[in-house]
Amino acid sequence: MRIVVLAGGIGGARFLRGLKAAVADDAGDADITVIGNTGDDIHLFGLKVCPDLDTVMYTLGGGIHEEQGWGRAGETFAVKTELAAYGVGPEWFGLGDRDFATHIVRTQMLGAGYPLSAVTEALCARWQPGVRLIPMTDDRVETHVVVDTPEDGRKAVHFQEYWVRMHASVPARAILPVGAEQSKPAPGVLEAIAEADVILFPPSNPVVSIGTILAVPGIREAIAEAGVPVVGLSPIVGDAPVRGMADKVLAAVGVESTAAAVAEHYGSGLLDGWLVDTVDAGATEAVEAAGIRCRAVPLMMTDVDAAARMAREALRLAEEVRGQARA
Ligand code: FO1
Repeated sequence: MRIVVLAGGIGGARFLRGLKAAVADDAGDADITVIGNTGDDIHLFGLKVCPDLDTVMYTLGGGIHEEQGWGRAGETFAVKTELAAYGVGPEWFGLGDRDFATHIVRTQMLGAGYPLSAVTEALCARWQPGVRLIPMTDDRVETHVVVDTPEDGRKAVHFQEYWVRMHASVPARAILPVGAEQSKPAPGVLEAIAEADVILFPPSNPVVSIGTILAVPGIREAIAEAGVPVVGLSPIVGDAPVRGMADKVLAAVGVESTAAAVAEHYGSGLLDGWLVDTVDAGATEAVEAAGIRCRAVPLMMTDVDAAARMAREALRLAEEVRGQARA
């Protein structure tokens, strides 16, 4: 079975770990292609940092800092300390020594002319994530957030500054995937979608992760026309994001922070099925009314087994909707 997953950072990576476990137990003949969000990318100290690609690569490759869900396990910060000693910032983005090596290799290969997709493949050769990880595009896309700040009034800041330095503490007025309009899907992205047997939207941030991937011209259309089940899992449980601050960016795009609202935001033109947590069982009626098959199952990824159960439920729902006339 060919499975395509649109993934952002922590939630997407943890779901993928469960999906790998689920298909390894069951079919064994499944292959997983991950289309990774690159809108979170940031250039620091002359290096290109790809947080969401690295979180997937480290999580599935066994190098992730488990509690954080980003960065390397057993990290040290000698380089960061030395940079600060030179007064070279920003200090608010915690890059560790081991993580720096990834960004040095990536930047060196980009400088030699390799596209990001080839660089990602090379980095994954070391980590062996057990999935094919393709960036959504080889072109530069960086999400910026328009915020109102007391000291500077309205301005656009890089997503990482909004997320990490500001802790999403000020209202986001708009989310801008800068460069998305001019970008094109990376090699292999449209092919993977066209050849998929099922497409999954894991519980990643619907705006800045999956939304950004869908903003790359051609990807949304390819998914809508793929003619195979598209099933998503709600990142919102009990009217609040399970982790992160998805509610802040959902508000920026006028979407309520509820499991049903997120499904409707994606729309029945894209989604065939939607999993909500059991606490949101009351939402299934509204989602079904929107033309999307909906099931309530436990969605807390407390460990790999829980994530594997969720993945099995998503694949089961996909089979349920398969063959249903496409809306
Ligand atoms: N998130 C934080 O909250 N604080 C950090 O200092 C931080 C550093 C960092 C370094 C490398 C990296 O790949 C990710 C990092 N993140 C940090 C997480 C990052 O902001 C998020 O993983 C994504 O951008 C959102 O999914």
